[in-house]
Amino acid sequence: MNDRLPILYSFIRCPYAIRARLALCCAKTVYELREVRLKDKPVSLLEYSPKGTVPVLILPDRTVIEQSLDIMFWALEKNNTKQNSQYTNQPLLSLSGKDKEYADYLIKENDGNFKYALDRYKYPNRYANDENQNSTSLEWRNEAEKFLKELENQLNPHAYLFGDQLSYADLALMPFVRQFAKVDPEWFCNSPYKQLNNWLNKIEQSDLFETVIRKYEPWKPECFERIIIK
Ligand SMILES: N[C@@H](CCC(=O)N[C@@H](CS)C(=O)NCC(=O)O)C(=O)O
Repeated sequence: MNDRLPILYSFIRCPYAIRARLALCCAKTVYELREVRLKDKPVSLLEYSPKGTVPVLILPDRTVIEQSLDIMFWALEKNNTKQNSQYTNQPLLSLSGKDKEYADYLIKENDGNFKYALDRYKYPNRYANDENQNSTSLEWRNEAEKFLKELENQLNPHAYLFGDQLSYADLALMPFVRQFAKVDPEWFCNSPYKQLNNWLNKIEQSDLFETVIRKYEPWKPECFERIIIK
């Protein structure tokens, strides 16, 4: 029976993979997890998805979903009626109209300008030779703060981005804000972004997040024991 489960190639700390695992967990999708070392990717992952990034979800009919947002939408649309409760106390808020438009804009901004600045804030040496080599890590932090301000405004006065219920936008964005916060936790904690701090802490301390951030050994094709996430 397990042969018919979706398979997720994932990496524990990858924010794209975390957003996919959050959605799969919220949608109560049962799947096989294959934890990947990015420096030693399994051949089967590259066969399914030659672009070589995670997350990648393989459906039982061998359809390959190789973008984190598509994995989220697949999970949440397919299992909308089952969503709950066990982790979030209530179903995910479903967004429409202007809210949906704004959520999609925030996700696009996150995956574009914010991620670009975040990478350079976090790994200044890695990007020393790129076209913006004159900018320092702190300048990139300032750049990234534009997005944080937007999130802070949007959160005010709610617990989550679109009210008092989690939505897919919270799940999609949280792993990236978490990554930003972890570069300099003290700075983030003392920053003016109080609502954002509360939001991040609330999600990070939830059973939902605790479930998706559990550590597993890297998957090996020769190992018969599979990790089934329920
Ligand atoms: N657009 C992709 C981006 C995924 C991505 O860039 N993942 C990184 C890990 S966080 C990766 O796999 N990088 C390949 C590597 O480092 O070799 C998505 O949304 O799934």
